[in-house]
Order: sequence, then C-alpha cells, then structure tokens
Amino acid sequence: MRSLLWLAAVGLAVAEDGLNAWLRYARVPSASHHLGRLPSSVVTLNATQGFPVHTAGEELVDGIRGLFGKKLTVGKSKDTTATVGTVSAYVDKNPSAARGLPDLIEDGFYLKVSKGNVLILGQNERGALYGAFHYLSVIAQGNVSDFTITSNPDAPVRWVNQWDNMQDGGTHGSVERGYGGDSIFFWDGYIREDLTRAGQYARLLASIGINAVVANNVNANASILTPENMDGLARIADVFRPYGVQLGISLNFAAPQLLGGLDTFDPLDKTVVNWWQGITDNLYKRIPDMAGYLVKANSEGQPGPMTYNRTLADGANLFARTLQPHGGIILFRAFVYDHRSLNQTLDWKADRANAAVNYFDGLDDKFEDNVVIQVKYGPIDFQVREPVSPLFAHLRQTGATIELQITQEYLGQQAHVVYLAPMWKELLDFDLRVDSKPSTLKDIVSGKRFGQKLTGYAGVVNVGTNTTWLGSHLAMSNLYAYGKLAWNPELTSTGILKEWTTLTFGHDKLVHDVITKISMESWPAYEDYSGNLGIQTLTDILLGHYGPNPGSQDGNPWGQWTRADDDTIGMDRTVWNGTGFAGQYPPEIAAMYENIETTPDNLLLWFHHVPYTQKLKSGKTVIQHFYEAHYRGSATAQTFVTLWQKLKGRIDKERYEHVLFRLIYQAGHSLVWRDSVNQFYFNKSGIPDELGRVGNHKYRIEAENMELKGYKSYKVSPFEAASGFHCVVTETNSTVGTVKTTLKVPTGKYDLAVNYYDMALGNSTWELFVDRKLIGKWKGDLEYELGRAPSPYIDGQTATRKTFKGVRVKKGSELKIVGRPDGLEPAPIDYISVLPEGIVD
Ligand code: GCW
Repeated sequence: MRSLLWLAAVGLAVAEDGLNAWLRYARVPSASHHLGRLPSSVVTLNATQGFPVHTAGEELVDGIRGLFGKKLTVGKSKDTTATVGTVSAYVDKNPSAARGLPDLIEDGFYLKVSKGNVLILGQNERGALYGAFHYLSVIAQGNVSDFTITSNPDAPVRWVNQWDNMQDGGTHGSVERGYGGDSIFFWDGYIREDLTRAGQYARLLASIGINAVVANNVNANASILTPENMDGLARIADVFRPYGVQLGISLNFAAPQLLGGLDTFDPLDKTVVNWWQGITDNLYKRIPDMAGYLVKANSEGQPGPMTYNRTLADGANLFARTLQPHGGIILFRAFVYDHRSLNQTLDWKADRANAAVNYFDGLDDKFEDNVVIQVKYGPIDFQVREPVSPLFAHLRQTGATIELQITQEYLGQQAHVVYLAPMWKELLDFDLRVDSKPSTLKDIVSGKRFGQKLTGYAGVVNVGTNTTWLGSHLAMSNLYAYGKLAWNPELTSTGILKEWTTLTFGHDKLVHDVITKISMESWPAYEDYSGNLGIQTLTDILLGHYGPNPGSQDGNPWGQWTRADDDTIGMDRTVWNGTGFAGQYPPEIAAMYENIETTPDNLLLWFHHVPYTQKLKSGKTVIQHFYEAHYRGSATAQTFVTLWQKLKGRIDKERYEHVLFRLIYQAGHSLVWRDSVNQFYFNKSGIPDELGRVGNHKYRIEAENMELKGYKSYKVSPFEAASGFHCVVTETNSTVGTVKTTLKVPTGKYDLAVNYYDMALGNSTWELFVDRKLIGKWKGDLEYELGRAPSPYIDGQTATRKTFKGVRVKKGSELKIVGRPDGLEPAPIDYISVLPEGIVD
C-alpha cells in the first residue's frame, strides 16, 4: 500500500478500487500553496514498531506526502515539527507542560496546530493515533489553519462485529449477511495465512475511532477455540495491534461439549467453569491485549444457559469471571428469543418484541462488572423503522451497547443506497423519559444517564474481500458514520457525509451536492417503497431478507408479523388489548404508544391493529398512504440515476461506473418493490388506489400475452412478484425461447424496459430486437455483480429491470426478445414496458 500511496503522490493514475476508502490521501487542490503551514518533520515519543504511536508517525509521513507532496523527515529538525505520543511520554520529557494540558479520558486526544508545528497527544497510544488521523482528516479537507482541540470519546466500547464464518458454504456462505465477498479472516475452517486485508481493515477502523473487532460470527463455531485456531487468532491480533484495534471473539455456549468433550455445558458446573477458564487463559497467553468475548445465547437455535434452567446472568457471568484476571469484557447479546415457541394463530398476545425485556427482567443487578448487554436498536431485528428497544430503559446498573447494523441486511444489502446515519440519529436522540427525566438513548449508551462505566456501541459491519469492502462505494459512508457517531453522537448526518465525501471523492461541489442529495433522500425513499407506517421492511424473511414478499411475514413462528387480513393490518401491542409491549416503556412513552392518537404515523402499525381505511394524521387512509408512499419512494430512486450521471467525468471512471450500475439496478428494483407491495395489499383489501395507478399499467405488455415460441407461461409465487401474476420461462433448459408482439404505439422514441428474473442458477442471456434490429443483449449474471443474497427462485428477490433508452419504434414494429437458458435458469421474462419519454412504469 505504501507504494500505491507513493504513486498517488507523484500523480500517476491509480486504480480507484475503493480499497483505501476515505484514507486515500489524494492530493488536495492547490497543495503547493500550503506547504509552509505543514510540519517538515515528525517526532514520535517512545514509539515501538507495531504499536499505535509508531503507526501514527508513519501515517503522518504517508499522509502529508500523498495530500501535499511534502516529504517529512523523521526526527527533530530546525523547521516545523509534528510531535506525536502519549501524554505521559510528553510530560516525562517536558514536566512543565503538564499543567497546560487538558484532561483526557481513555482513548482521548489533544491536538494543537500552530504555524506548521503540530502536537498530537493521546491519553494512551491509541488516542495518539486517533489524533494523527484527525489531523490528517482536517488537512485532507483543505484546512491548514491553526487550531486546538481536545477530543474524548463519548463511550468506551466502540466495537465492530463481523459475522464471519470459519468456512464458506452452508446457508450464509463465508460471511453471514455479508455482501462484500468472502471473509478477510477465515477460510476453510482456519485463519487465513495472508492477513493483509485484516490489517488494512484495522487501519480504516482506527481512523474512525473503533477500538475492537469481533472477527467471527455470533452464530459461533466452537472450532475457533482449537489450539491451531487460537494461534491464528493471535496472528489477527498482531495485525490489528499497530492500529490499537483489539480482537474480540464470539463464543459458542456449548463449546465445552462440542469441543471439550464434556458431557455438559451447564454454566454452573465446575468442570465447565474450569474448561472455560483454561480456554480464556490460553487465549490471553497468546493475545495479552484481547478485548474479550461476544456471546449470543438461547436465540435462534443457539445454545445457552437456559438449556440448563440457568439465567442469562449465570451465562454471562461465567465468561465475565474467566476474563476478569485478564481485564477483558464480555458483550452479552439481548437478542434472545425462541423462534420455535411463537404462535401467531393461537395467541393474540404472542410477541417477539416482548422477548428481550422479559428475558432480562430482574437481572439488571445480577451481572458482573465486566458484562455489557448488547441491545439491537429496536425490539425486533434491524428493520427500516422500529421504536427504540425498551430494554435500554431497564438496564440501569448494567451498561448497554447499542447494536447497529452497517451491513444492510434488511435495508437493501448494499444493492440499494441507504445512508443510515439519519436513522441512527433519530434513534440516539429519542428520549425514553426514564423516571420522567430526560433520557435520550445517546445518554444511556454513553453511560451519562445511569452512570455505568462500560457502555457504548457495537456495529455489525461484515466487510469482505471485495476491494470496496462492503460491495458498494457509497455504502462506506455508513461505516464512516458509525465510527464517527460512536465517538460523538452529536455530529450531524450531513456534516459526517460532507467529511466522508471530501475524503472519498474530493472537493468538487457538484459531487458533494449530488452525494448529499442521494444519501439524505435514500432512507426515506427506501422506507417508502419497502414498508411504511412501522409495518417493518416487507422483505422475504424466510429466504434472503432481500426483495419484497409481504406475505412471508405472517403465518410462521419468526414473529415478524403484520397480522394483515382482508380488512385490517398491524400488530396490536397495546396493554389494553394487545401484546402489552407498549407497557415495557417508561410511563410517558408507554402512554404515547398506547394511544392511537398520540402514536406517530410512522409507527402506527407497529403498535396498533387497524382497518386499511383508518385515517392517518395526514388525512389519508392507511391503504392510500401505502400506495402513494410506494410510488413516491420508487420515483425518488429513479432520480438517483440522473443525479449521479451529472458526475460523469468529475470522479474517476472506475467508481463512477460501479456506483452507476448499482443505482440503475436499484431504480429498477424499487419498481419491483412498489408493484409487489401495492399489488399484495390491493389484492388483500380490494380497495383501489384513489389515483388509479395500482394494477393499471398501460405501457406494459405482459410476456405471457405475447406470441411465444419455446417459452411457456409460468404462474409466479408469490403472485405479486410478477406483473399479471405470470411470467414466461423456456420450455426446457436447452430450448431457446422467443416472445414476440406487434407494437401499436405511435411512431417515435421510447424507453424499452424489460423486466426479467436473474436467478442464481445460471447465466441466461436475453436479446431484444425491434424489427429484427438488435437493440441490446444482456446476461443474467447479477449474482456476480451484486453481493446481495443469491436466490434460485423466480420472485421479488430476483426480479430485475433492464432499460434501453430512446429506442425508435414505428407503429406496427415487431418487438422480440430471444432468451437463452443457462444451467437451470430458464431465461424468465415478466413484461416489457414501452415508455414514452419521461415516463417510468
Ligand atoms: O438479523 C438476524 C439475522 C441473522 C443473525 C441474527 C443475529 C447472526 O438474520 O443472520 O445471525 O439476526 O443477530 O443473531
């Protein structure tokens, strides 16, 4: 990487593949004018190679060379100097300076820039590195003026969770809910030999204040604890250490049995306790600075203490005690529920949302001091809109971390742009009114509200070997924002975005305007077309959690129910008539949600079961709101493409094209969302769209109504995933099919949009002809282009649109598509839209 930076510095073309993300150190405009306001040399205090202060020195040299083309000398010079080290190393050398220095808490830093002299002091080594990254970020944004700041983190726990499996394959592949390629840590049951990417990851994370990474999936494989894998883990810790990032490990609760050969994993059994102590000691022998553990217990089939009728506290404390001699901590997840016992039909009061508070009831004062409860932001599961989890109001002695999801499991899997900072801000700013006092979530997870020492943030990131890390360049703003907000939740979504955009794409104003507009409109748009009024993301929850499938929410024990029938929809979570969930909040909030009048519209269906004709505060009915929101959101997604196209030539081609491809895909898939969800509820309720759009698509020609040769009509399930409920598939795996029709539109230019299905079963090809002239040819290979969950089905996950713009057709033109199946993929086609200019449908 160093040599890449050097290439950048001398101005040669470097592939902008995303690997350096916001740490590109690309030359700033008018760099040569600022040289005098920069240091000429760098001095590191007590630096040891492989530790953060030493790294800070290297970053300063690399950064200033890349950003300004200025080569720093190492060691004291007569000229301006950047001095970096810990406060204590500095005070040892300059005792008299101690008085002038501010108070820093763990990981905090002090930074003073004065006429090219820079003093960067950390409370610890990690803090010094954070200070260096901060300085580099400021100058990379073109600001070389003098300034002084003291920066302390808002919370001590700022962790990243990776859901990396030890092995590829299975239902989730290499990284569970990962959309950026294979694990950078594990392969074939072991820790990878080459951990270059793990080191680069630590560098990115350190630059945004993250201090630990749990490398393996919470659905943990016990084999991570074999001696050989422990050695491998120590190698991961070695590549993390220069960046001050500590390693954490997810544990399988049943490991004493699965790996240790004991006949029990009862947390109170002496042999089990000893076994875990041995494991922990062995890990710390190899990794003296290990951060600690993360445990998912008694949830979604994972083993846990309740298997032995022990409490969750018994389970957490078992690990906590083994860690205490070593100074480690345990993050114990509150995501505990039993998906097997939830019965929707028999029990109106059954509610997965109730689980966390119920399971942790009465345990708040039972946890050891080094236990932190890791709570997902909402009571269900990373949905597009959820109320804040009420458990945050119940943990007053035991500290909590908020679990956020950077990987966009339910939010478009990085194939849709969704900038998440605005959603996180809304959650963090929410006031839970505990004891009728101000109790914002951010003050709870900083420990300010209840005074716990160990609190903070855990973000599920799931990067992979893709050079873009997350599979999409724009998705990286979410990772950046996560780190920034965990350090300081007062920052604004737009402020964070501005910083990230400058560092990632440069200073061009139009680039900023476009990225800001797309990003800030992206979450509202996604909510509009994927699930409104608190009904949750109406995705396929039984398969890949991708694409629309509203019907999949109900009738199964996963508990993400909507209770939609022909007349009504929504979960009644009131105390008076429903599941009682609203009553888990402190009284003021409980009262707000209990009453339909005071429940905000955007959570109406989360808390109440109402007729489709229920009037919202806006005056619209629930069903009409659904229809309109889906049209609005998908219309917004269309604008992302044209906005982005304004940036052609203003950013590098590689990233421009990569993003454009995804935005075009998203625009098409947002229509799939719109039509599926609208069709589903129209079908259920029988209530037509007041604006007459739902179910009426006058520009479409259904493939099944065309002249078919080698193709046959196929009834799609779920029905709403196909326009007209049918598509066509080739008669056999090897038959080339054609669909043909004569166009009746007036002669002119049209956009031809073909909706087809790109399954992960092969790479069919399609050719579109008008009057025998080939308009375009494409391949069904999205499973390689998009990291989103692959699907073998013809459904809302695989439904895709391909548009050819401005095609000349005549009245009476023959339109034909030739589909060639490949493997088991039968070249499916849903419909073709012949759209006059400016119309999308
Ligand atoms: O969101 C759900 C995911 C699972 C995940 C689980 C959890 C790691 O669908 O893939 O498992 O939550 O958070 O434990």
